[in-house]
Amino acid sequence: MRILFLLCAYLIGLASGVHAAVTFSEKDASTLKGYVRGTTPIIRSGTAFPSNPVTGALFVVTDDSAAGACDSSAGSSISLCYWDGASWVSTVGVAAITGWPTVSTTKEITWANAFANAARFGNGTDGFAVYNDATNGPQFVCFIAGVENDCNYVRKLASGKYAEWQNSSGTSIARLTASTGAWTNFTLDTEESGNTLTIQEEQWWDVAACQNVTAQLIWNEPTTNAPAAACDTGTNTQKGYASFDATTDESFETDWVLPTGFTGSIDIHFIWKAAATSGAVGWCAQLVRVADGSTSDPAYPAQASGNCVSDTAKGTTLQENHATITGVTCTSCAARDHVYVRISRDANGGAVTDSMTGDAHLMKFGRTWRVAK
Ligand SMILES: [Ca+2]
Ligand SMILES: [Ca+2]
Ligand SMILES: [Ca+2]
Repeated sequence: MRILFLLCAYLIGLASGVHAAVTFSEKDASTLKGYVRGTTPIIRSGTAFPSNPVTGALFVVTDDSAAGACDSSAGSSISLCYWDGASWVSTVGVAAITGWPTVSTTKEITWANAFANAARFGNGTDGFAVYNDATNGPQFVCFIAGVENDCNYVRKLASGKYAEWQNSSGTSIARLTASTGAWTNFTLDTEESGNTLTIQEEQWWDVAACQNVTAQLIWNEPTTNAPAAACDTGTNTQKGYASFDATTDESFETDWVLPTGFTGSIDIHFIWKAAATSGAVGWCAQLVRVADGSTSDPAYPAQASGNCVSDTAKGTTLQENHATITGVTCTSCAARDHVYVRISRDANGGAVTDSMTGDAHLMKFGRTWRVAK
């Protein structure tokens, strides 16, 4: 600091022609002359950093291990270094990140030891970074606008190609084939720790059965207002259906046990037909749970938009017609609940539109639920 003060005082004196009131020692005068004549460098250099530097001091180290290393470790690189109050650091950014590649004969980059120091390939904004992570090992990651892994990892397989993992013996343990999209050589054990496979399970049931031309409803009939079972005897086929009245709500009942792994979503399906060719029919599935420890005579929920669907009649008489209640109401239902089920027609239109005249013949009903295995 003193040399800067002396230099400033000397130059001010030269410029103004007025001698500043500064006392020069013989050493000060000699040093000052050296700077002015250019024989003494303003920033010193050498193979040993100055001791007790002040924060902000600059020094050119001439024996760095690599340019910018600021380690003065008997190398041959030259770096301009800055004392930050604790250590000497490069003036050109993060220490040791200075070049590509290093002088190693194997051309190996040795400084990519974190994402911040990764070797990057891209357009200057987005791309891939290669580095070794202290915890996770070698990494090859995308970066978007400098943010690691801020991308979708998409790999396109050309026709006839596949992606594959192999075990240490070179045996395929998982292959994804481009042409089929199929995984092969692949094991997923749902009993292994942390593995879950959620699947849809779909089942369908007849509603009525015929013995010759005598029909019987398969399910539990209520004491009043059950649909009439009838045989649908065709030229080729024999089957039964349940005929639901057009104005009076009719129903039958059954019950299920929600399976282990039940995920909470049930769809109910109907296949029906009618002589009429216009209007709509309201089909309902009223579900109520009975948990362990509850009595087995629960009250069904009322027909409502959450457990009924209004399905328009086909324009051609007696064509089969499909309808579905997606996500039927099943309040608080959980795996292993005993669930009572009431299948009905909202004939009086109290919940949804039921405008078709004449009977609606229910041939099948079905159920889809989701189970985590
Ligand atoms: Ca339909
Ligand atoms: Ca009703
Ligand atoms: Ca009606």
